[in-house]
Amino acid sequence: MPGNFYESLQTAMQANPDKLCFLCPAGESYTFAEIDRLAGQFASTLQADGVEPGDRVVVQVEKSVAAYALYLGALRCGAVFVPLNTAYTTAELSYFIEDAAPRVLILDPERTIALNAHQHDNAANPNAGQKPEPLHRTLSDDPQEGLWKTAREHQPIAEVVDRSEEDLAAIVYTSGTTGRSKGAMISHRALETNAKTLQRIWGYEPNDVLLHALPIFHIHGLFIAMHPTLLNGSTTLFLKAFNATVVRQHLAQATILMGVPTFYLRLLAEPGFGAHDCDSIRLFVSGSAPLTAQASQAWTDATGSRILERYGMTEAGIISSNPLAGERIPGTVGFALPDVDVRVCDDNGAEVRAGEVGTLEVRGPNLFSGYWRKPEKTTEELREDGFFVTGDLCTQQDDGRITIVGRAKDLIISGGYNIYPKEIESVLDEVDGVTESAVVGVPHPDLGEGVVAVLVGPTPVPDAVLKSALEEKLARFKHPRRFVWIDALPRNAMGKVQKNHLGARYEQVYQAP
Ligand code: MLC
Ligand code: AMP
Repeated sequence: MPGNFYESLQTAMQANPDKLCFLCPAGESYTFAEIDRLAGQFASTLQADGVEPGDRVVVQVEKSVAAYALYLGALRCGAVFVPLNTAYTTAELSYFIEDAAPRVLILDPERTIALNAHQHDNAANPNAGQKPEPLHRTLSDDPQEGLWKTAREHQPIAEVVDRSEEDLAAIVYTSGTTGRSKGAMISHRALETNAKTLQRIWGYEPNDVLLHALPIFHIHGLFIAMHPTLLNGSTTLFLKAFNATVVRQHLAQATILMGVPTFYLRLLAEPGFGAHDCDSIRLFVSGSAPLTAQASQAWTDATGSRILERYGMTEAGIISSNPLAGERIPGTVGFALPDVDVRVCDDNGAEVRAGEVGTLEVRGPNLFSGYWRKPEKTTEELREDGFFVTGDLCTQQDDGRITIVGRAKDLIISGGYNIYPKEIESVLDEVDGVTESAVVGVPHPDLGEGVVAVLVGPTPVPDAVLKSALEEKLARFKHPRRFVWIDALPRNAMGKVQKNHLGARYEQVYQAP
């Protein structure tokens, strides 16, 4: 196995130089040779900015081919790529910059202006100026602007910078159940083994075309969908974002669609959507959130095809998958990947019997290398024998098949985005007139789960005040869309808020009347 994962990607690119790598209906398309060259050019600009192997490059930019090529360029020059959700506020961004301590920070042009204003406002911060400032660069989808323009003026670097398998390729932030987000450190080995396994078990074929409508700041769109496709020398039909009507129009040009359950629910809701829309697709894959057995069945009834559900995590890539050939059982997430060990344990770490509920633990070459600069968090979640405690509750049958039945962690998954209640509660608890709050996820017909804030205080504070408190601090996808006031939060004998009771009490909030 080569050390730098880019070498494997480059082998595939060089084997298919004239084939389309990115097919972009709304813009220019690129061959594999062009993408390899562009990645080399971005690598060259990063090196010119002083980026050395192991340096972090923090990136918060809109989805574009250039943004993906920038990721490839960062891999190629041995940098550690740190992608950020474009929805994060400037305040959230400032935390990530502080934590990741990047050599270079690459933003959309508008975000750069906002960040400068934010930093100006916080100039009185006693810590300001103590750390080396990252270089600021911009990237948009205009090749005549910012870093893309600069890259086009550079010669690609000649080589792929040497890295060992264990060296870091990326840090991907995942929120913490307590406190701030944690950066999962992901090695070249983890990326390579997961990508090769997926290419194999999902039966990639020479003429496959992936329809890509996911964001590229999370592992689903950045790694899981793209890596096996690139390794296979297959074309990606690259859309800016998910829009059901547009995706439907392009299904006939593709053979694989990967998405979160909301993609499938929205396609199903398209008038007249059915088997004729899906003729050319050989593989529909769903993940990042539970696909209910009802949704899975509704899809099969409408299209005659079975969605393949798989289960993964930022810290581990893909962990398990329903089989390509063989029974795909709705509501289950299939079998552990061939090179991945799983076990189901009770709270003390003892394995439970087949069919009993416990927490899923995972070990394998796909695993992350710990949390960036948070050794205590790493120790909390990685057992001494190398198993990682996922926080997902599941059962495993004698034949190895896994079903996710819940979460031990206080986490809401909405449209495939993770939302940590603690983060929202901390902001709401600061609002004048709020004595305490509890944020829960309840069923949502489109997003899987929707966010509800339950508040306690002497008199209800208007929603507008609560919303404005959240506005500057937290990305909008995290904001509760319903605020309810009650006299006291239900607590158990230990004083812990019983969120399951609140979830049950408000489970109808987002259901259509
Ligand atoms: C957008 N909004 C959301 C949201 N997405 N709210 C809650 N949950 C979401 N997921 C809000 C915006 O803040 C905005 O609010 C409004 O919806 C419209 O924004 P939009 O951008 O037009 O949204 P839309 O197109 O509807 O996006 C929905 C979506 C998108 C499902 C297409 O969220 C998406 O692409 N999700 C994929 C997430 C993903 O890739 N997850 C992978 C994680 S990796 P307002 O108030 O401003 O109007 C992982 C590991 C694994 O989990 O196993 O894969
Ligand atoms: P993230 O931290 O964004 O990588 O999200 C990982 C979490 O998403 C997992 O721990 C699960 O809780 C959830 N998840 C991913 N895929 C599935 C799935 N197919 N079914 C249920 N939950 C899933």
